[in-house]
Amino acid sequence: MSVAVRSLIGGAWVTGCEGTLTDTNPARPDEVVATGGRAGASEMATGVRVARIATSGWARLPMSARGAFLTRAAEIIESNAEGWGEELTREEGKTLAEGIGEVRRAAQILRYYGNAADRESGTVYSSPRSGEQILVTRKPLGVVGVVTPFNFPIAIPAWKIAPALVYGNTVVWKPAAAVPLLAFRLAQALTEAGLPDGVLNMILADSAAGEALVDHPDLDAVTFTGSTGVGRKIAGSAAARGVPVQAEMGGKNAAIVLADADLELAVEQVMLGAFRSTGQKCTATSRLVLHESIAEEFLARLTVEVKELRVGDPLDPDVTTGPVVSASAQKSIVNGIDRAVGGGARVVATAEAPESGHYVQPTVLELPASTELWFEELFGPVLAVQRAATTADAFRLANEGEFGLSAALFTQDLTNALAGIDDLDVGILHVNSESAGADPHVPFGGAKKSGYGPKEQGDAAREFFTHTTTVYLRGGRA
Ligand code: UN1
Repeated sequence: MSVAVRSLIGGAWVTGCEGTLTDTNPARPDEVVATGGRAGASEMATGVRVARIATSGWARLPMSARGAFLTRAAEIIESNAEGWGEELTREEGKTLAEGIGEVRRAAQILRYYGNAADRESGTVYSSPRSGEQILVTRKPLGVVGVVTPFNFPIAIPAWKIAPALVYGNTVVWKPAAAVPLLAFRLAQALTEAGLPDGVLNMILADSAAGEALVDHPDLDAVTFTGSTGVGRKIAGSAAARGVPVQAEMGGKNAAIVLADADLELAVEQVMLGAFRSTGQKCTATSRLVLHESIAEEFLARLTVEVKELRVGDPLDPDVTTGPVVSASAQKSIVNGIDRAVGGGARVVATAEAPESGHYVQPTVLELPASTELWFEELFGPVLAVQRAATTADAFRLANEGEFGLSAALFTQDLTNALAGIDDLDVGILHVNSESAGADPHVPFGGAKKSGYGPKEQGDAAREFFTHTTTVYLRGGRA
């Protein structure tokens, strides 16, 4: 059942020579999902070189022609959604429904950007001089380095690569080492769609080679999603070379349940936010702030739901919660839980999890103030709770810490909702829905230390992947 995966460089499928790559199933670590060769710094350099050569031909194509490759790839992805969704589940560990859903979402993203030419418009300013117009045109940046995380193996690559390409850039992409198979599938879909050689280069490599990519002097921009530490390093290196960088990093997203919330709705949405994808989303709900008047009832209801989670092989349709991605992720999440409990956290609820496989028991912990777990992102199925005496206190607790990616506010009171919009310091706010989720046509990204550089998706993506030329346009002498 193991698939042979390869890198795509300059239109050729190549096997990296820096050693072997073994992609295993986090639910059954002995099962090999894909194998291939790991590439190194020299392949990254080749990728950048061939991407550079491809820029002028690609940028000269009309935007609608570039978009047509994306819509064709979207059809290929859509028609493979079930098979590739299952592969996604086998290599990443999210449930099959989520795996198939993510593949479909990638198709939707490619379609959205594939049609970007239909929405593209420019700006014309009035000129203070007669016989002149001032207009602003958009141009691609050139060669973009793309570095993507394990947790959305096809959707996040799609939402970076599709706008990069449609706005006329070429790409060198290093996917997360844990999920080479879906990277291979996306590259296959774009290749089958007829994308010209060198426009997209997908290089399967470890993080050292990834560093060689993001530090490469001939990149014109870098876009990254992943951990805060790596993101800051990449941002620093790109800034030192004077190239634009977009880094989506950590989150410690709060659900805030106020005294007037619809509790049934809030419990349902908090469960989805905290435990879907096993909590492995930068937008996952990892903090819960409860108004003290409803805290006991809310926790009682939440406990019932947590006990009903079915943790196990994500290919089993009855399973709600799969494993985490790796043994090291499992270890660091369990350590985080143990440290919090050692520091006085109360275990509110847990669900059973299988012994073998990289499983972590979904866990809800009520924390004393200022516990490390209130601030540190564990990236797993762990929900930390604190109580607040007032609405203002609830917003203050939610705003604690360095992150500000998303939040979910549960209230039936318009005044409280409006106060939350003003006072919650986040890039994405859901009022009465879970903290995760992102539509392709609207900006995505965080406040505070969650993000660096322009946001992603929608018009924000166009802003990042193009630069403008302001043209003072006159005819000849009148
Ligand atoms: C979502 O909330 O559905 O890495 C998408 C992440 C985010 C994407 C979240 N960049 O989890």
